[in-house]
Amino acid sequence: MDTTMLPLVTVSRDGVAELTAQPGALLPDELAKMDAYWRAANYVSVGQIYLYDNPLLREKLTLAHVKPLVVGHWGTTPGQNFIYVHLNRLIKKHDLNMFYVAGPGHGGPALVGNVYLEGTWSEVYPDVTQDEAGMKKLFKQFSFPGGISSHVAPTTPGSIHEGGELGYSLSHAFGAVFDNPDLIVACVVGDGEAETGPLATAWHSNKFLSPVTDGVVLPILHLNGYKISNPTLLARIEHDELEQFYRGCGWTPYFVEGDDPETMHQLMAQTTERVIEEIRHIHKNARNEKIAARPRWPMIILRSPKGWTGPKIVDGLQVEGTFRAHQVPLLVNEAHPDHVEQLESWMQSYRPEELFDQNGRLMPELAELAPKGDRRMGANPHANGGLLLRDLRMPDFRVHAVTVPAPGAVTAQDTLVLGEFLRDVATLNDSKRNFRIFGPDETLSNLLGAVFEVTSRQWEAREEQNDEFLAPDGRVLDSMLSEHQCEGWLEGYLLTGRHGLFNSYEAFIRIVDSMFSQHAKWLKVTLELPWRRKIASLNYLLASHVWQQDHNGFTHQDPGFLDHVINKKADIVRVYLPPDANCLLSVFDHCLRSRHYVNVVVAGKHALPQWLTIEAAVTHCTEGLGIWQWASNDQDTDPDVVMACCGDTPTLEILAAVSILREHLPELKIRVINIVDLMRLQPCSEHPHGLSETDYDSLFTIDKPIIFGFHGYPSLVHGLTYRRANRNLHVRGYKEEGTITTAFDMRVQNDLDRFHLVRDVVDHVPNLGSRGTYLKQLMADKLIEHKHYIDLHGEDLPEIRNWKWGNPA
Ligand SMILES: Cc1ncc(C[n+]2csc(CCOP(=O)(O)OP(=O)(O)O)c2C)c(N)n1
Repeated sequence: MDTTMLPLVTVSRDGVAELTAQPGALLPDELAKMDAYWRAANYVSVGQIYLYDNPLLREKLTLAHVKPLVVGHWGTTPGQNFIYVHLNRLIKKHDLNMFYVAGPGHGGPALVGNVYLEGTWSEVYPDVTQDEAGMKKLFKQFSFPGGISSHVAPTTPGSIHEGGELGYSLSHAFGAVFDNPDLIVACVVGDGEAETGPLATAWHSNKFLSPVTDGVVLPILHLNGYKISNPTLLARIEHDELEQFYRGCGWTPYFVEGDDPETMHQLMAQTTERVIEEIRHIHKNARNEKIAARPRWPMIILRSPKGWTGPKIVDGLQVEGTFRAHQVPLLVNEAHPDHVEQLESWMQSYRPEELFDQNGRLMPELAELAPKGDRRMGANPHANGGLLLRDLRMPDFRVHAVTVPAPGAVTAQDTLVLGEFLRDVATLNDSKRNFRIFGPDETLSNLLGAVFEVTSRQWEAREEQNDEFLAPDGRVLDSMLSEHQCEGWLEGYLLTGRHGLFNSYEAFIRIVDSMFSQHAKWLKVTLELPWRRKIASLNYLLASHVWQQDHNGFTHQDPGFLDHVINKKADIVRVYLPPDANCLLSVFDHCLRSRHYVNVVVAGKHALPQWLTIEAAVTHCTEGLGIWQWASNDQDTDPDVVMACCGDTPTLEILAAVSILREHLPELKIRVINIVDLMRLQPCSEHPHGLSETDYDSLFTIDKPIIFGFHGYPSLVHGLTYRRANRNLHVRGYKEEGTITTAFDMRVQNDLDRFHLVRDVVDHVPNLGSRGTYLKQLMADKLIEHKHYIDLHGEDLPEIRNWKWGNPA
C-alpha cells in the first residue's frame, strides 16, 4: 500500500471519520451531500429493479407496486454509484473532460440512475421527466417489455460500452483516449471481468499511451469480491501480491477499502484528488518539461462489499458482501410476501424524503453536485462519437493503380499496393490525428509496410538498437500481439468519432468473433436511436489468407470469419473479396468513406495475376459482381455453364479452368461471373446489396450448372443462395484440408484447382459425350502428374507456375 495514503482519514473512537488537512478531504456539509447523492442514486437503482408504481413510497408498499418479473443486477450497482458521485465531484472541481466506462455493464441501474439524476436522461428522453411521474416511468421501463435493457446499453447516454459480454472495458477506454489529449476515461473494471483473457492483457495498454498526444484512462478495479456465485481471484490474494501485480503491469495502484460510508467517502475523495494531481504531474512532465520517461499512471482499487447498503440478511442468509447480492438480492413475489416489507425498509433506509422534493425532483442542493452541460458524463460528446466524426481526407486511389495492359498480363501483390494507398491516407490525415491502423504485429507481414514511410508504431516502452519503426507518436498500433486489444482499441477509437482499420491474418481474426458480434449489435441498436449519430465503419483487412499459407500450414487456414459475419444484421455487415489489386483499392476507398458498417475485406499478399484496369475495377466493384465478358464466350447465345468466382485464388483457378475448357471444348458456351461483394448473392429482400430475383436469374440462369469457386467454406454460398431459383449450383471452396505444401496443391487438396473444376463442368453439363470423358481423363492424369512433380521437386509444375491467361480462340 502506498504509505502516503495512510494518514488521510483518522477514525475516532465512535467510528466517525475525522478530517485531516489532506487535499480533497470533504467538509461535513459536502460529505453529507455526497452521501445523500449516493443514497439518491442507490434509491433510484433499487426502484428500477423492483418498482412498477409508487416510486417515492408515498403509500405503503404492496405487491401490486412491484414488477411481476424482477430482474437486474444489484451487486455491482452501489459501488458504481459511489464511484459516479465521486467522479462528478472531481469533474466539477477540476473542470474535467471525463466520461465513464462500466466494465460490469450489468450494473445498468447505476448508470441509468446517475444519468437521470444529472438530467441528461430527461433531455434525451423528454418523456421521462425529473418528477414523480418521470421517476415512475424510469423505474417501469427498466428490464420491462418495450423498455430498456438491464445493462448499460446503447440507450444509455454517455456510454460507448455495453459490458454485457465482459472483458473489453479497458480496451474500449484506451481506444477512446488515443488522440484525445484532454479526455479522461474513468473505467470501472469488475474483479470478475478482470479474470477474462482480453481484460487481463488490457492492463498493458499503458505501454502505448502517449502522455503528450493521448488522454488518460483511470482504471478503477471494483474489488467487490465475487462473481455470480464464486469469489474472485484478485480479492483472495494477499494485499501486497495484488499491489505488486499492478505495479508489475506498470500502474501505481491506490487502495480505497472499507464499508463505512463516511470513511469511504473521505478516502475516495482524497484518493481521486491525489490521482488527478498525479495525472497533472505526469502531463506537466511530458508536455511542458518534455521528460520522455514512460509514466506509471495511477489507478484505484476500490474494495467494497458486493451489494453494499442492500439487504444484509435474507431468510437467514447473509446477502450483503456475498455473491448472493449479485443479481436480485431479495425475491419479492407471491411466494415471499414478507419480503415486500423488507424491500420497503431497504428503500426507506436511503431516506427518500430527504433526497427528493414534493414533486419527486432531486433536491436542488443535491442536483448542484452534478456537473453541468457537456461536462456531465452522460452528455459528454465523445460518448456519442458520431457527433464529433469528420470525414477523412481521401487521396486518389487511382494513383496507385496497377497498369493492366490485358487481363492477366501482369502480376502484383494486392496488399502491397493497398499499403501505398493507406500510407497516403495516413499522411493526409496526420494533422487531424483521426486515422489509425491496428494489427497484432502483422502490418509488415501483411505487406502494409509502406505506412512506415510516413508514420511509426506507437510505443512508449523502452527502445533498443535494431528496433524498427517504433516511436511514442505513431498512427499504427500493431506492437502488441493481441487481437483482443486491436479490436477493442479500434472499437473505442471509432465509437469516439474517429476512423481506422484492423489488419489481421484471416485465420486468427476468429479470436475476436465475439467482440465483433457485440460491436455489430451495438451498431444495430444505435441505428434505431435517432440521438446517436452514425460512426465510421469498422474495417477489417483479412490478409495472409487461407490460400496463401505456404510456410505456416493448417493452423493458419480458416476462412470461417465470413460465415460468422454474414449472420449479423444485413444493415450492418458488408463482405468484399476483391480479385485483384485495383479492385482492392476501389473497395477500400469505399470502406474508409462508409459509415456504421462492419466491412470485411479479404485480400491476398502474394503475387497473383491482375485482371482489371483501374477504371474497369471501379465499375466492377460498384456493381459488386458482373460478367467478365473477356473471359466468356456466350455473348450471342445462352451459356451451357456459368463459371462463378469469388476471391483472388478461386478467380485464378476458375479462369485457368475456363482456358482449358475453351481449348478442349471450344463449342462449350461459358459465362464467367466474378463476385466482389458477397452479399450480392443474397436476395434483395434479405440484404440491401442483394440482387433482385430477375437480375440473379438473368445472370446465373435458372437452370444451367453453376460451377462456383469460392474463397471460403462452400456451405456459405449455398446458404446465401438457397432461395434462388437455380439449384444447379456446385461450389468448391475450402474443405478443411491443408498442410505445408505448394500453393497449387492447397487448391488441389480442396478440389478448388483448375483440373477439378474442369471435371465438375464435364460432370454437370449434359451431352458432352466422349469429348467430356476424354477431357476428364486428361484432368485425372494432370492431377497425378502434379502430385508426382511436387513430391519430387517441392514446387508446382512449370505449367502451373507460369500459367497466364491467354486469348482463347
Ligand atoms: C464474457 C462473459 N462471461 C460470463 C458472463 C456472465 N456473467 C455476468 S456477470 C458475471 C460476474 C461478473 O463479476 P464482476 O466482473 O466482478 O462484476 P460484479 O461482481 O461487480 O457484478 C458473469 C460471470 C458475462 N457476462 N460475460
